[in-house]
Amino acid sequence: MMYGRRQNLELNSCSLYRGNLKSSLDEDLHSGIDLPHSVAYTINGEPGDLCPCSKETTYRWMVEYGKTYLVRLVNAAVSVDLFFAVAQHNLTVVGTDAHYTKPINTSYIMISPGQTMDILLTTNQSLGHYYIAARQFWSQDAPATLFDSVNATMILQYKGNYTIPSSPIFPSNLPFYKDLRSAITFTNLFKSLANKDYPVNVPLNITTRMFITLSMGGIIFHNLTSTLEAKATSANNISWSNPTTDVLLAYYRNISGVYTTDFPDQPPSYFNFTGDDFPYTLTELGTKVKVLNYNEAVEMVFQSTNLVEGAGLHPMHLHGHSFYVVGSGPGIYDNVTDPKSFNLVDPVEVNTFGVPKEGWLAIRFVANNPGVWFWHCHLDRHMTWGMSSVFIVKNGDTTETSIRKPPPQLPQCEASFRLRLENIDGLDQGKENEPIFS
Ligand SMILES: [Cu+2]
Repeated sequence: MMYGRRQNLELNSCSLYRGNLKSSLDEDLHSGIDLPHSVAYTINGEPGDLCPCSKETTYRWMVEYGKTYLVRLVNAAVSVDLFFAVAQHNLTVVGTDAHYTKPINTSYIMISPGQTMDILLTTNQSLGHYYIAARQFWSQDAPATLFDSVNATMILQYKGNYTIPSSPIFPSNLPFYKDLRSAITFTNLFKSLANKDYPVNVPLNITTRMFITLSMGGIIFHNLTSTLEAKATSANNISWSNPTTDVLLAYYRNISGVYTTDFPDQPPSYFNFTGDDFPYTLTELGTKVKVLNYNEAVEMVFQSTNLVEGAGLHPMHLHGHSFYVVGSGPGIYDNVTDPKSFNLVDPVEVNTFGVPKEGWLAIRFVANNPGVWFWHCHLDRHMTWGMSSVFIVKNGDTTETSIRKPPPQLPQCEASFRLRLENIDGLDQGKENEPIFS
């Protein structure tokens, strides 16, 4: 497909917070409550016309009639999935996370934090002004009043002589905040281009299988005089705890006591993950990593649970490796029947992809990038509460397949922040958090 290269558009969707975000974040972590919500989303730095403060400076994109433009979109709104649409214009997604996809023709998209998409847009409508708009897709059950429901807008503006409309047209096809069906319908459309020039190399002989539950929950901290239950999230019921020495240096220099290598391949128990009976609601704090041999063929199946009625979409992100999305579905993963429906022919290759609310996602990759790699839910509030862990990928047999030395200019500084749960001064002395499963 041919498209104009000169006036393409880079769109960066972000979140705007009121006040000092760092101090309110610290405060909320300290008291164990919900983390701050943004007051607006922005497109290329501007919330747009619907926020009075932005009316004069709304981001405008001038286009010529009859061209096809490439729009490169990134969701940098750290803690929210976003719906996105252009009034009266269709979109064609042709790539995601720097991998070509089979073209997806659609009237809207849903993009998770950290995801990137390459989208073609043809300017074939009447000369005029059209809103490009984004609003949050909220997959959890909390009412809409509890999150930032401000719509971010920018204006697509045709060049030429015509009567300027009093207001641009708003996209009628932008799904509403809780439209789970639209989110899932769109997400299920992704497939790799998978042709001779861009082949698919999905691993077929899996050597490591992991089944990982993703849950909301709580964690208890004690000191001599008080007990606090703080909000937490978990993977296999472990809430990741950032160590003060980083895992990469500890691994490289063989420093003990920083992390353990017992991140579990499965949850502590199997239950009706998507039901309403909660066998446990508390998680365990840990710095547990999973060690992979070089070239290990890994399959991870993520199961979104409804613990504490917190079911939601979790955009899972892997550092250091792209992965293939080989399967996804509603409900509880069945390890006998579900693998039969895996797409091993043209699965999309990405580095972030959503685990559906009360559903599962199966991914595969080859661990061929030696080093220490964080993986986590890309909703920052979930990551901050512990829905994350680390892979250590061991060296191969050659220098080329081995981790490089730290650069000589590596700063010798302390960790720049105290993290997450350890931030709760005075309540975590001596690691008094109770192990729930021992
Ligand atoms: Cu999440």
